[in-house]
Amino acid sequence: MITRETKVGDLLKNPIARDVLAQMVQYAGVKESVLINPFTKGLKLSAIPKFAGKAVPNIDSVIDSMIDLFNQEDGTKPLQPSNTAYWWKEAIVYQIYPRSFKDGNNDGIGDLRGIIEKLDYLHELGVTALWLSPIFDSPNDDNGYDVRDYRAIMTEFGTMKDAQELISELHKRDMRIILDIVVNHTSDEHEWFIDSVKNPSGKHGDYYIWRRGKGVLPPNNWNSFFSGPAWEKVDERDEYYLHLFSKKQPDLNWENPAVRDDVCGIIDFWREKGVDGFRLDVINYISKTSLEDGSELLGKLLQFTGIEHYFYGNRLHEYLHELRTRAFKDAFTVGETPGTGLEMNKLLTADEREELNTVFSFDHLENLGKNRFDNYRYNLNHLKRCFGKLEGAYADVAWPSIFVENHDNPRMVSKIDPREEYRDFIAKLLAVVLLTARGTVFLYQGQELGAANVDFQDLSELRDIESLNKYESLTESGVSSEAAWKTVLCGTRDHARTPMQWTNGTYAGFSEHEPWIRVGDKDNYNAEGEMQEETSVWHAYQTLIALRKAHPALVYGKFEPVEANKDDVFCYFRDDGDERFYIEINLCARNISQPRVKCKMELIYSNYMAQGDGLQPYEANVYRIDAPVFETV
Ligand code: ISL
Ligand code: CA
Repeated sequence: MITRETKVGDLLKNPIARDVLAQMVQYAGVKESVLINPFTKGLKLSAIPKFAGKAVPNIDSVIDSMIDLFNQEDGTKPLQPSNTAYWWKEAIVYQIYPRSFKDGNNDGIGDLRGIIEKLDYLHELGVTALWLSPIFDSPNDDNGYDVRDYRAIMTEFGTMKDAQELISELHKRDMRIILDIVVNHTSDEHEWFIDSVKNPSGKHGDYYIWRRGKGVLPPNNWNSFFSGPAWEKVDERDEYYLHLFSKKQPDLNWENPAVRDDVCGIIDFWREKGVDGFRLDVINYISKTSLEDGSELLGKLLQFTGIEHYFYGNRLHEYLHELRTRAFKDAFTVGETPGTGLEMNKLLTADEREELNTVFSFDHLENLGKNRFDNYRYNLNHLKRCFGKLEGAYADVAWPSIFVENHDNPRMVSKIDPREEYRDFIAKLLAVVLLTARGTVFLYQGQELGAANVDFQDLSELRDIESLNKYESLTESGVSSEAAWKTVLCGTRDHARTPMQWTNGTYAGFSEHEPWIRVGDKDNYNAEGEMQEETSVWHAYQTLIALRKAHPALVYGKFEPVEANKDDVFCYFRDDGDERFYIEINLCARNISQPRVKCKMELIYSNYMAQGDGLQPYEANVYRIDAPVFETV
């Protein structure tokens, strides 16, 4: 049991405390090693405010709520290492944002027939599984992440028959399908919600999180991720409902066993249709047993008030274990879990715990102290540190998910270095990092082409509710429209949501009709052109995917970093006892020298035509090692 009298040294035995302390020192801008120096280890929790007070004002107020969080996991047994082979560990998953991938019927909106048309393209690239962002019936307030009917296909995307054809065409090609299930919330147009509003004492009355307001104020001070308070008043019930995302995305009440039964029913329904796996939207947010006010201090640090009450809720593990045993069974699961730390993730995914197979951790997407809406150049040393942690000891007990792009983030090449002359090199460097990593690889549509951010001109070109709300709330709070636009432009999720560029023709070959969102900027990075050009980003992906598939060492092998503390280089071995590879990457735009590794090596991939003495800007090389013995000099 952790109390205010517990010493930091003992606190570190608790997995959640380890994660939270690590996050706190990072925010405070101090090195993590501060936690293990003898002085800090001897500090009692109650003494922390005295020492951390300057860096983290008001920390005292946070300590009590943290103690409750830590005690959830006090006394958990150490987890067993596991290296069992599963198809999903070897998978090269390709994420499709269906609205923007390919328009099969030329109405300007991507659809299932469009995806079916492109299966041979994906097969040729070498991907082995598709993850489709939600394809269910939805009013599209958040492009399908607001589901109206989990058992029907969105009309614009096609029919159930198309979905079944897609599943069987994938299976014919020995490819798997992963659906995106959004069950933290539904659409406010879902029949459960409509009934919940009308019949508070009926079957669905308690399907959502309803509370009385505090006078004229909402039930608590939590914020929505899409700006404004997380509560909306409904006069009919004279109550507020909780919505962590938009007003049209009410949060389900997982405390109600009938909600969990219904979720299991939905999963069964899709399992029976042959779906192989599920990506679970914000799945770590489902357990909300405390609706107390969020700490103002944490709210400022994390940008959203209230998160500490639900990002790792009391009954999260229980619910996930229930879903696994009742519904998922052997279907693959990847949880989207914003904000959880590595120790929590181990508890969510270790084989023996029977919860999820793997989770997306987001720590690597932004440099420390930065967020998606900050305008800055991403430093790749951070990626190296984060992936180094994931692929090392962490992966011995929990299997990582490896990705750098998805539908919620701007393009990584632009973030690292927007200079056109480096675009190819960086895109290929990322391909090397991903495809030689110890974890399941997730690629996002267009990444295989080296897609870059879009030069949006004004708000009228954006579609995303997050961007539109953010702009409005910034300008309402007094920020000039110019500054608000700059902020939104920098982080808008629409950068990744413009149509896939198939050709350099009209509408990039996506459709013959004007698309629902404008096409990205015209450049030479399109599928048709790149498939013909041997040195293209596309070919780099194809080559590296084939390499990974041919060599299990690149999937399961141990990850052994070389000179991990040296900045600007990322060098490591992958070794499964049968085969050994060496990867050598320059993380910056300067020529640099690399660690000298003394062993016989054969270069099997490089993003440069010719090697020099040191490493050229963003150079990335993969070597096979013949002699099993090596030493670094
Ligand atoms: O908004 C965030 C904080 O900036 C994110 O961490 C957020 O929690 C995360 O992006 C959740 O994303 C998922 O759920 C959303 C949906 O809009 C996204 O597209 C989806 O990936 C709501 O369903
Ligand atoms: Ca269409």
